[in-house]
Amino acid sequence: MRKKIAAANWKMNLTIQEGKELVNSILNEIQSIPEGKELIFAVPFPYITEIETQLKGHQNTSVAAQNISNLKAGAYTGEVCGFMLQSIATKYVIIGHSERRMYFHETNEVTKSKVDLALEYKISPLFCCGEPLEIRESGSQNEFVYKQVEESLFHLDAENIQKVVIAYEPIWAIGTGLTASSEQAQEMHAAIRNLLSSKYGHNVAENISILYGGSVKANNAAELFAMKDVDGGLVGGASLDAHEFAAIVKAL
Ligand code: G2H
Repeated sequence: MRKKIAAANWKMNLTIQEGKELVNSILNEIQSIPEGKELIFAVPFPYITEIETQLKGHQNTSVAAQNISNLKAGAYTGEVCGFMLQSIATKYVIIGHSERRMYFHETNEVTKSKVDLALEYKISPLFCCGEPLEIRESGSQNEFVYKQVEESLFHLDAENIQKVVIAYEPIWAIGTGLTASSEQAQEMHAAIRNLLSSKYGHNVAENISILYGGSVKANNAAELFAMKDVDGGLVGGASLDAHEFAAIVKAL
């Protein structure tokens, strides 16, 4: 059975003090996360260890990095690579977020290398895909997303693909207040699952969690998460407010 996941993506926000206070308030509100569900905090690199320590003893919670280098090791000033993240027990890493594709020019080829390096160091990729507005308007969103998934993930074998969590994040819905309707989300999630099924078979495809991201809020989470192929959310803005995010987690 695939997991239901609520993942907070703090992006480049919060001091460590604010972050710890936020985590504390969220944990107080939700109390516990049942088996089969997981709460993930994708935090800035310098906060990973402290937030991991804070989560100790809280079942089914974990920390994600927001990025990983596509280079293995060596003289690359400022980069943070797989073995470093592994050495601080990072369980997940976000790869291919549209902000990184857009502002840091990450191609499908680069995200493919990142996926491989994450898996080499036993870190599960939270792999993001999603189309821009003009592609949605032209009606070719499925082909666009298929290409992202195929070019960065389809070289993996059946064992490794099941270590990946996919997040579908339509770019036109990120931080804009626009959300894909639950039907639009379901349609794309089912299409991604069918694509996975055509390559890896039904059982493997059924094991892979596919999250929705893009202006998930307390008032739309329950409807989105009720969709058959929507296995939770990757949440940006709304994850910075304890009460709002706790409500999203409860909607899982
Ligand atoms: C999409 C999402 C989190 P937001 O980027 O990854 O952010 O919820 O603010 O749209």
